[in-house]
Amino acid sequence: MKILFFTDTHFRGSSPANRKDNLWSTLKEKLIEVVSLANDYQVDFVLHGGDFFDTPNPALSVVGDFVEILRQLKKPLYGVAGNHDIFGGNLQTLPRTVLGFTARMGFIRLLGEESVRVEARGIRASLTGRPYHLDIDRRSRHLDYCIEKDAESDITIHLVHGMLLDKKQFPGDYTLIDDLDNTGADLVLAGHYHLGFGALQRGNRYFINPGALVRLSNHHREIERKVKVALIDLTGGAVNCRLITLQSAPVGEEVLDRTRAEELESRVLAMERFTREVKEATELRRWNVSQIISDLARAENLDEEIRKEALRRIAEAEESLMRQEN
Ligand SMILES: [Mn+2]
Repeated sequence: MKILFFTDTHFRGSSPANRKDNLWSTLKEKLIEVVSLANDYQVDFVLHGGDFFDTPNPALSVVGDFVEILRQLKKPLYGVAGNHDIFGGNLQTLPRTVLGFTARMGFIRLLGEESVRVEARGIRASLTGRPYHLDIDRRSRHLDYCIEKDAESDITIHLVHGMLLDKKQFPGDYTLIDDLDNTGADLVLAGHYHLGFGALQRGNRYFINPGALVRLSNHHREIERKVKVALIDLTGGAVNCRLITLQSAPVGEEVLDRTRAEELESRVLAMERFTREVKEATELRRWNVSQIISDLARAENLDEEIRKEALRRIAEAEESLMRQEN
């Protein structure tokens, strides 16, 4: 059985100010390469770690290009919703998003708690997923990252859109791989942390995040980072993971503009830049209003119903703002 895993495509029609190229055409080139890799290596299915789109309701022309390219895949595409795919980080808004729509059309198969069994080349795999939600990396890690091994399958694969890290890198909410020693999953695949940590082995378990397909921040590690996808080969029951660098991804310095960053000299501006870069590189949710509400609710010991209602209204407000912008 062969699998291609990629994540965080953040498909969008416009280019952020720090990009020197046309991000949309660069993204399309990368996606075309991902599809040819999947087809050329004859993988049995493709997995996406979430943040398919940069916003929950991208323009139809953007969605059209995305669908047109991914339709060339010869095998099914499974995935989980990322925080950018839903309004206000609230999973309940999924049915009203473009990702929810494409899933209902049967184009993308979204994974959840119920396992999906796939069989290919004599190997049976069980697939489960955990989309982004507002309590991920905050509540007990085992509820999101650890699952029971599927006794009827040869390999148990769990796909999560959460801040899974190999080591502590910054303050905020995250989950460490070393704290997941009791997961029943043979493979834990993660999106959300754009810098990625590659493919790591702990005992007989594997943790993989090849990094985002898109580079959006001016963080020096992001500029230097090579854009990769993971090719996972399970032939004979052994796990072999190869990270493949995309040929179509331009050199970071050619597309990410650091000139403005270099002009910022005063301490105040440097601090602002630092905060912004950390935020962009990590998608830390401390700046997210939904997370602030959750923090407040916890600190003030508010009723769970009140917290949920506040989060529901935030998502609704964000949705109505986004619809006005379009
Ligand atoms: Mn992302």
